[in-house]
Amino acid sequence: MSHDDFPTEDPAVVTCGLPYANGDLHIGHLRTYVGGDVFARSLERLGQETAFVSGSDMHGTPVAVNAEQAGVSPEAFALDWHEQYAATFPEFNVAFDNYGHTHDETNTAVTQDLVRDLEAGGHVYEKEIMVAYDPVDDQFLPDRYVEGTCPYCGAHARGDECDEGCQRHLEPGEVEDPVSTISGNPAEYRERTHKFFEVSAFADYLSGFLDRLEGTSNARNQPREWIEQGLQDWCITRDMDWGIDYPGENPQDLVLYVWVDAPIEYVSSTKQYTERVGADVFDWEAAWKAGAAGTTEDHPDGGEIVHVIGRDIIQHHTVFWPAMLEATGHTEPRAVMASGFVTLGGKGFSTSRDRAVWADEYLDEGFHPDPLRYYLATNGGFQQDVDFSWEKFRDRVNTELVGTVGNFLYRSLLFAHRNYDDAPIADATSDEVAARIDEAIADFEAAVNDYSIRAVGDAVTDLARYGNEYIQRNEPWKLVDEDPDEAARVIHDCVAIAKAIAVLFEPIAPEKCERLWDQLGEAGSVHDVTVEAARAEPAGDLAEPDELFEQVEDDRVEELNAKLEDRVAAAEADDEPGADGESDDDTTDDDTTDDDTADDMTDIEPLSDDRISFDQFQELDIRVGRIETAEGIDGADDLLELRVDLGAETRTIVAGLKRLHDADDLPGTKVVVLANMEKAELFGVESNGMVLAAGDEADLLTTYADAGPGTKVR
Ligand code: B3M
Ligand code: ZN
Repeated sequence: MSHDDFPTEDPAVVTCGLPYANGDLHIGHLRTYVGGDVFARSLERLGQETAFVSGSDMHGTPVAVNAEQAGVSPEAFALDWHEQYAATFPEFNVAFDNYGHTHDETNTAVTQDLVRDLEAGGHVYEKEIMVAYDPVDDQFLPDRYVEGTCPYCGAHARGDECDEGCQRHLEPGEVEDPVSTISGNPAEYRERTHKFFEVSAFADYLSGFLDRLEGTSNARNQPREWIEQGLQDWCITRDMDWGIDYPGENPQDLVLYVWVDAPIEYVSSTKQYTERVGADVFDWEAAWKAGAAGTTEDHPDGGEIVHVIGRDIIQHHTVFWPAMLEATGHTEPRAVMASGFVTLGGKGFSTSRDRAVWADEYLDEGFHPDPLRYYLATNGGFQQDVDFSWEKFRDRVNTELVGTVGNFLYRSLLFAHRNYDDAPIADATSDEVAARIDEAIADFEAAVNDYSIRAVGDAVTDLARYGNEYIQRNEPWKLVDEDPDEAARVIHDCVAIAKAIAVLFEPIAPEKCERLWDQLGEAGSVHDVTVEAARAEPAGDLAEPDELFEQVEDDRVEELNAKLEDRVAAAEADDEPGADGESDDDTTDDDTTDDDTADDMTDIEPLSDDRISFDQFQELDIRVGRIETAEGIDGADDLLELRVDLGAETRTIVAGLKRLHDADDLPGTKVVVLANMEKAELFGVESNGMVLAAGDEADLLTTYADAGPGTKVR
């Protein structure tokens, strides 16, 4: 690995977090896969040798519990979903070079080898721990088989993660008041011997690793706190039948924890790619083996590993996984890109309530995959949460794809085709336009090196905007008769811009750009060229163009919204509370009490007549936050020191809540925060933001539905 700008001399591997093979994909899932695909294609456009890999995550309790509930074997259940995913990704032009699964022979062998290496390096030890057990069903209850209370924040939690509260990874035995997810029986804790990987011994290494790590700031910053708090060693075995057997001595028949073999699939999937195409095309060992284990002199530090993941699995990719890689002579990740979540009309996706836009549904409605790719890739920064609604989708497609990009391409190419179809249209691109194309290429390169796929999209829409302005300013339709040479020059410039758009927009809209490439009469495939092709003179052998992007009509939006509402209503009608164990968006308490009556109105301050402008309001950076911890401050009777998760980062905020709220009740509470409040020092603690509250009782502002931490209030 190097830290030189892309493209480098080392082979790159771009990976996407493995989807658990346990249910339908919706467009929320697609964000990471589209993001990874856009990034991998962008690297290739820069001329970087790149493998883009992933696979289905077949093991673990997320699969086993769902299979048990469906009454099928976990293997049959997971394979079924795996096949669906393998077919769905290409439909969205997510073109993995290899898409394997964690239960295949390659991953089983690579995983067992790597664990043997961990053992041989002295990094694994045995320890007796308490694990949850259902005495009635006579069954151990690892991870999602058990639920209870998070010991850190008090939220309802799964056995291995505080999914509704502080998002922490939980070790076996940590969840309090455990009950079995399957039977509902109260669980007890029993002693078992398990294997542990000594992550704590890698604290110094991980600190240095985080200093070097590139990617989104959430992935680079959040783990520091975990390391500063002290790393716990990591239990890497489970009492289950389904999984990869722990290699070596294993009297209790333990399997490996799913989070051991899942990231190893990144390596295995790359290996399968090499086995298919040959090491001269892509050498997995040159990419993945580093340091003493480096297999090639050309790449002693391995390749450029870039992990594209959801932000809920940052800890696994920036702590456990790099420690495993370091311990076994593998290449450390160069970058982690952690995406925000996708919400639907401002609320969370809910599989149980059918409140989702399903991946296959989107296609069945007749939409092309590329506009959705554009929406998911460019609507907000990668680490920001993104809201999808059919209205917003319509607006972005109609204004940007149709209005800006499509409009420029169609008007230029139609004019060029009608007037100059077979003839070379001019000798050379003008200096002005050549310079503008160079600028777009530079923007594109900077975007990739900044890990910003949104900026990749901006590089293109900005260029198309310029194209529209250029054609409007030069009015070739007037020049055709008056000055045919000048008209030919202008239209040649427009075709050159169109060609640059085809090259630079390929990562986001690959299929549309291939069609554009054909319309431009260019040879070969746009998927095989580099950004240099954007500078090369166009072939000029133009085909009859058609409009690349289609408008989304208002009545389609109404129809799609109505369908979604009907479906949610139908799902709610036959919803038995807790029937399928999901509780993603149903936690709004009804807190209307007798106190909230009109009697209180007398104390209300008059409403201000002093108006502010919308621009002034825009200056307030108001965000949804989630309190992680709340503690008193020495010497301050009123104040609490809060740690508040704001999505992109966790802030310390001092708030006057101590007399009004029980500090123990606050962790897990969603709040609304003025994030750009000027910093202040209170009792020696720097407060970085302000938690908003109503009235003298400091009634904390929260949100009605489930907008996540970091969501902007507008
Ligand atoms: N299968 C899915 C998740 O937790 C999990 C990812 C594995 S990535 C190595 O988002
Ligand atoms: Zn928690």
